[in-house]
Amino acid sequence: MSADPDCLFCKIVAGEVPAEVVHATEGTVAFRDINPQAPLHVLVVPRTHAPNAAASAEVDPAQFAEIATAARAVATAEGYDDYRLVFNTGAGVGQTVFHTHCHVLAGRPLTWPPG
Ligand code: DGP
Repeated sequence: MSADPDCLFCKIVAGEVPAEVVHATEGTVAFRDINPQAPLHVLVVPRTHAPNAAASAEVDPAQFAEIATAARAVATAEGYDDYRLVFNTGAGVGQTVFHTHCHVLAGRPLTWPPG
């Protein structure tokens, strides 16, 4: 499915819901998280709808790979060499929006293991 009319992030990709877009490529859009958890907290999403990372990797592997390079571009543009990428997959680990998204986090010490 290229877009889901009920999906929030499809609406952001389409420009139907406002967001602070910081980067866009042929296959991805990156915008600031509405509830930032670090000085840099951007979500990189594929333009093609899929509910999670594994599904995106199956549906469009090239577009899924583009997420990683877009994430690096976002971090670099904001002056960060070190950053964390997170794909929450499933409600049990905190996924709340079921359109694949990569959290790009940087700008403060991030502990491991995560909470
Ligand atoms: P997750 O919990 O991994 O599904 O992350 C979803 C993220 O999406 C969460 O950090 C908050 C963010 N978010 C939810 N609604 C909106 C919105 O309308 N605009 C933006 N920019 N971010 C949103």
